[in-house]
Amino acid sequence: MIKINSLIKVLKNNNSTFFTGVPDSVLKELSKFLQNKSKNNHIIATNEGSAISIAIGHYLSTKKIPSVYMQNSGLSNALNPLISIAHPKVYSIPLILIIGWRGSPKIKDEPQHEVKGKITEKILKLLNIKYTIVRSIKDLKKFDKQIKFAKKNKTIVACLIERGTLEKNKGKISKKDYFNLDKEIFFKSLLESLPSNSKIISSTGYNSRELMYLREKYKIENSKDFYMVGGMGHTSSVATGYSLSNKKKTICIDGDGSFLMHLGSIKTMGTFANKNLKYILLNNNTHDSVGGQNTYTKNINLEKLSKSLGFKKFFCIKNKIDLNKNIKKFINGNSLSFLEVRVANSKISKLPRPKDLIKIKNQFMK
Ligand SMILES: Cc1ncc(C[n+]2csc(CCOP(=O)(O)OP(=O)(O)O)c2C)c(N)n1
Repeated sequence: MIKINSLIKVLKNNNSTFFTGVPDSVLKELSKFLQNKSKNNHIIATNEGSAISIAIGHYLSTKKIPSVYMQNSGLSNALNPLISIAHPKVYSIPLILIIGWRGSPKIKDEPQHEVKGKITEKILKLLNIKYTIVRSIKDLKKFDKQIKFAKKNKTIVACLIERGTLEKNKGKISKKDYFNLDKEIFFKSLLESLPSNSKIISSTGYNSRELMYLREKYKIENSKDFYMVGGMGHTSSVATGYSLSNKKKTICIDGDGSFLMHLGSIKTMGTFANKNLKYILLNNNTHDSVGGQNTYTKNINLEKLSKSLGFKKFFCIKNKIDLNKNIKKFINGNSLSFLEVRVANSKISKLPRPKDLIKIKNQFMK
């Protein structure tokens, strides 16, 4: 195990004082540190490619090597600017990558993480990125040397960090509720209001896990779900593709982190989707499932945004009164509609995870 301060010290000693990235539960302690201590030089990006690009911009203006953090699933989002801009054979931009290693061969994880975990080192090798698996102070020393090499030769360097490596620091946990409505109340009401044979496509994070848990708890079997266990940000696109080739009522349930990750696909939905598609944004203004980091969605005028992106109707649910008034109108309305639900962070402890994914897919496709 290592202390977050030991990692930060190595970065600071190499004059890397600017941080950007997309939150990851494995790197929660890093997020906490940055939130408390590095407010002015830390940017939470909406996707990992953007984080790499923000870092490239930082280097261009300061000549200092920036640090970019991400979960290894986001490494694929980062690949385009890493290869086509920062690579030594293109613009040769020095970068430090701090990668949360879900599905590392040593630690049992979910199927989607095991697939990515197994090939994470191979991806780095393919890109010629030197890396260290950081498990101890000794590993940090090796990483320090690699950073010095990267600075001198203007290359990219990475470290891989597994779950449990970063010691919990004492600073207060900064999970904050920005809104009040309990998600359980919303989910129950939604499920009870859906016509039979509707289909739900729900995002990664807590949404899918809560939906699965509550459907079981309340024994509501009128509709079928497709849980996006990975592919963060792509829920809206899967829902668009599904609903266009199908007359069934299709409900897309997205989180705000997921919504922002590939916001452009909401425009595609607004342009091409039909009235059988109903888009729900469960807005808690946080990346709840990976530590409660801010998504900065709170101040977006979603009514103006959704209407300008092509949605015909906008609804907002903030409390039980709105819920009773609007849920059926939204579901049964005759046009492409966007619903924002302002919810509190999840209150359910020990949420289950979807397990038999092929069975879930087959049931959904029936
Ligand atoms: C490409 C990618 N980057 C990062 C992650 C890590 N991750 C999993 S859930 C999540 C937060 C999702 O936020 P939101 O959609 O608001 O849902 P909530 O966590 O609030 O339930 C993140 C960043 C991921 N799974 N995939």
